[in-house]
Amino acid sequence: MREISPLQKERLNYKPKLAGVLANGINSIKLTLGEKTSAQGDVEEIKKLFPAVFNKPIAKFDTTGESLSTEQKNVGVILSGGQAPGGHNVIAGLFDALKDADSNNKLYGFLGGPSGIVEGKYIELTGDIIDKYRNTGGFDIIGSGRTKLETQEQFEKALVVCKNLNIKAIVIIGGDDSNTNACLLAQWMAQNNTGITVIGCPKTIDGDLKNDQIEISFGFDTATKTYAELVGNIQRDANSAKKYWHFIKLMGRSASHVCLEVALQTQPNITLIGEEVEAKKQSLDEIVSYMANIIATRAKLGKNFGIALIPEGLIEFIPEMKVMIASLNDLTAKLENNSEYQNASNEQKYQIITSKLDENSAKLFNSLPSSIKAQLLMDRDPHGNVQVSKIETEKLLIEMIKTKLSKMKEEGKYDGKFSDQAHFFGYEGRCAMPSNFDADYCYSLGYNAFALIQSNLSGYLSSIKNTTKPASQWLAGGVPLTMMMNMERRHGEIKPVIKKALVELDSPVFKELEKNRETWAMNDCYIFPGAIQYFGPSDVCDTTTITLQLEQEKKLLNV
Ligand code: FBP
Repeated sequence: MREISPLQKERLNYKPKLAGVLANGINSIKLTLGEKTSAQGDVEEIKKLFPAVFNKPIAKFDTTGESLSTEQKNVGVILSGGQAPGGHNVIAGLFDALKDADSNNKLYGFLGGPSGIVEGKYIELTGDIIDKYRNTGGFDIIGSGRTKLETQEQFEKALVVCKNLNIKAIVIIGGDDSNTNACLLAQWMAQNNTGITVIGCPKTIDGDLKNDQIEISFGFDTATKTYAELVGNIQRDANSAKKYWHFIKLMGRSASHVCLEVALQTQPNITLIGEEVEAKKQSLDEIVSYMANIIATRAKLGKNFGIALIPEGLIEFIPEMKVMIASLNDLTAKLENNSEYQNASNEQKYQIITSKLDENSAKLFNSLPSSIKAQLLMDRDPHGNVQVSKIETEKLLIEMIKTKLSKMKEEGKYDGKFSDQAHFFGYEGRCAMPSNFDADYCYSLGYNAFALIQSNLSGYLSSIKNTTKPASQWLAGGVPLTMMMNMERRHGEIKPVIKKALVELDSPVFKELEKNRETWAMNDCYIFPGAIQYFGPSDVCDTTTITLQLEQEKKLLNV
C-alpha cells in the first residue's frame, strides 16, 4: 500500500516563496502606521460596538535591521468556515515565523473551528506535524467549523483556555463571517484588558473578502483553476458528442466571482451573474427566456449542445426571490423554537409558511417545485446565511427551460432537441492541492500574521499586496477589521458583519465577460485550461487569476 502519491511527496518539499518585505526574517521588519480608518457603513454603530479596535490605522511593514517585539509568545490558531486551498500553509508560515522569533514560542491549533477555543479542544502543533501538511489542500490538520463567537460566556471560556496555555495571540483563518468573529473577540479581549491580541487571515474560495488592502482571499486561485479544468473538460465532451446542454452550478455563495472567473478562463456559451440579474431586475422568467433564446438560436445553427454556468447564489439576486428569501429568513428564525412547526411534515410546513408570507411571495413560493421549497426552508448556517449550495438552481432552470422550449416549439420558434446534464462543482475544488500562487500567498499571510502579533496589533487582517508581481515584490501589512464592517440583518436581527464584496458591474472583470459573451454564445470559443501545473514555465505555474490581473491593471491605470 502506498502512503502518498509521488506528486504529494514532491509538494511536501516545495519551498513557498515569501513576500519580499518579510524575506529577511521576522527579526528584520519595521512597522509603519498609516492613515486612520473608519467603517464600510453604519459608522456610528460600528464605533459604538467596537470602541477598542475602531479607528485604527493601516499597518505596513518594511525591511530594516530593526526588530519588532521579542517577547516570548504562545499563539493559538483556528481554521474557520468552508475549506479553502492553502490553509495549511497559513499555519506553516505562522509556525515558521513564530519559531524564527523564538524557538520557545508554541503554536496551539484549536480543533474543529471556533468551538475548539471555547471547549478547550486543541493540540500543540509541532514541527513534525506541520511538515506533514506543507503545501497540502484541506483543513484536516486541525479541522474547521462554523460556530459563531458572540456571547459573553463563549469569550470567558476562551479566555480561561488561553490563560491555561499562556496564549498571547489568536489567529483566526476565515472568510467574512469568521473575521467578524475575530473582530468581536478582539474587542472583547481588549475591553477586558486580557493582553491577548486577535489577528485574522483572509480565506474563502468565494473571492468575496477583498478591498483596496486585501487583493484576493486565499483559495480563490486554486478553486477557480480546478473548476475551470472541469468545465473545460465538459466543454470538450460537449463539443465532441454534440448532444447535451450542460448546466453547471458553481459554488461561491452570494457573490458571482467564482462563476465570472471560470467563465473568463473557459469561455462558455452562457454565463449568469447574480449581481447583473439584480441590477437589471431580471425576473426568473426573463432569465429562463434569455437562456431558452440562446438554446433555440444555437439549435437553428444545428448546435443542440452548449454550456451554461450558473452562480450558486443566483437565486438570492432575482428580485422576487430576494424579497421572498428575506421574509423566509425572518420567518424561519422566528419558527426556530416553535415545536408545532418543527414537528410538522414538509407539506404542513409549506402551508404554515405560505399563510405568513405576503401575497406575491406566497404565490411565488407555491409555484416552486417541492424540492426547491424544502431547500429554501433548510436551516440557515450559524451566521444566518441561506445555504445556497443546497439549492438546486441548475435543476430549477432546466425544468423551466424545458417548459419554455415546449411552448416555443408549439409557436414554431424552436425546432431543436434539448437534452440536459446538471452539474454542481464546489466541494471538488475546496480542498485541491494549492496552486503555487496559493501556496506562496498563504505562507506569506501566515508569516505576516505573526509580524502583526509582534507589533502588538489586534483586530487586524493580515494583508499581502502587489500579488500579480513576483513574490519578491509583494508587500505586507495589516488592515483593521472594523474598516470592512457594516450592519446587516441576520437571523432576524441587525448585526455587525464584514460586508461581502460582490461583483461590480463597472469592473474590468465583468466588462470582459460583457464584451465577449454574444460571440461565446453562438461560436464555440471554448478554452480547455487543463489541470493546475506545479512544475514548469512560470507563466503556466505561477500566474494568478484573470480577475486579479484585470483588477490590478485597472488600479495601475488609475494611479
Ligand atoms: P466560506 O469560505 O464563506 O466559509 O464559504 C465557502 C463555501 O464553500 C461557500 O462557497 C458555500 O456556499 C459554503 O461554503 C458551503 O458550506 P458547507 O461547507 O457548510 O456546505
